[in-house]
Amino acid sequence: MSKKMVLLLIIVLLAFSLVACSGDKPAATDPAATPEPITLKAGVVIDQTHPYSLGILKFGEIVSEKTDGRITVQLFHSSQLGNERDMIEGMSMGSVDMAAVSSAPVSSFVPKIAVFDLPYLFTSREQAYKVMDGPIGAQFFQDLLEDKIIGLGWFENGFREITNSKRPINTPEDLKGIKIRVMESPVPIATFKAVGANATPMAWGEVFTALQQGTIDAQENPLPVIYTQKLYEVQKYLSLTDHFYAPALFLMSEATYNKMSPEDQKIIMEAAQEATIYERGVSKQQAEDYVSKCEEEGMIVNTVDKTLFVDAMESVYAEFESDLGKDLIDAIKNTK
Ligand code: EAX
Repeated sequence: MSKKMVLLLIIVLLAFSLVACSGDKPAATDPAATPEPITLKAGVVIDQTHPYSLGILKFGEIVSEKTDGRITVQLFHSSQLGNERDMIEGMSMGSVDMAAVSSAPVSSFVPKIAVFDLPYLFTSREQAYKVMDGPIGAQFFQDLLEDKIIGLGWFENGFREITNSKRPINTPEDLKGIKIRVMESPVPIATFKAVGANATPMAWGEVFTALQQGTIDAQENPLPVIYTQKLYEVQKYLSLTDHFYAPALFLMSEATYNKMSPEDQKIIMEAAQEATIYERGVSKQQAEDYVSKCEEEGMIVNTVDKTLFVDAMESVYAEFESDLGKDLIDAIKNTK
């Protein structure tokens, strides 16, 4: 080996020994190193004024405050990250960090969650919150772990009402022949078929245009969706049937969650709990405020005798009892 090579080797060895002794460990191995900033991307299919978005923004505020701005949340509203099924799939695969979605499309991944779509299963928010926050809600979050999705909280979508462009819906007979968009889940499809409507499953992102073009006559959603998504521009009649109470799920990809430290995971869970309570409050308030606002925008609003719809939709329970489980249905019905 030439003298020059020997000299070069000595210099390299000296350099390594200096670093090793200096105590200045490279940042990557120093456990006390400042944790990296994190930006969580969260998707919803409705716009930034809807309770889902407001709940996620509240979550982001809390997390950012607890981490001095190190963890931030970026909201992608109006289906920017895809429709609800796309986002659920994305969280399962790790390509989407977070989303708030209605429970119905989750039934493609956790079939029994379709139980929440049964008509008039829930008669009050108190009953719904007890179910979501109790063992039944916990079990569905446990089931979602199979799909690598973590349940952060049970948001509220709310009591669903019918809007249409043809006529007031006063009785179930008024639904006969109405082409109504429903969520992509077997129970809502069967429910509206049971009363003679032409039930058309469709992702939310396509609904406004379909109503505008007249390819469908009707849709059903809670008032916060109806008003914040401006359905009064394409629907004349609003009938307050309360036929479904739809929970929503605030979810995170397990892949995203597992990248975090235990301390950050604790912050995420605590912030999600606070944001869930906030979102439910906003959803309830908007539902109360938006009937009159829809009327101000020209919608013709009617109430109904719900017992007529309960009786007309009752057959759906027998149709799905074996799939969903009588015990599960009874447990929810008996929660007061
Ligand atoms: O989750 O698809 C629906 O009708 C849902 O209620 C809406 O997208 C909010």
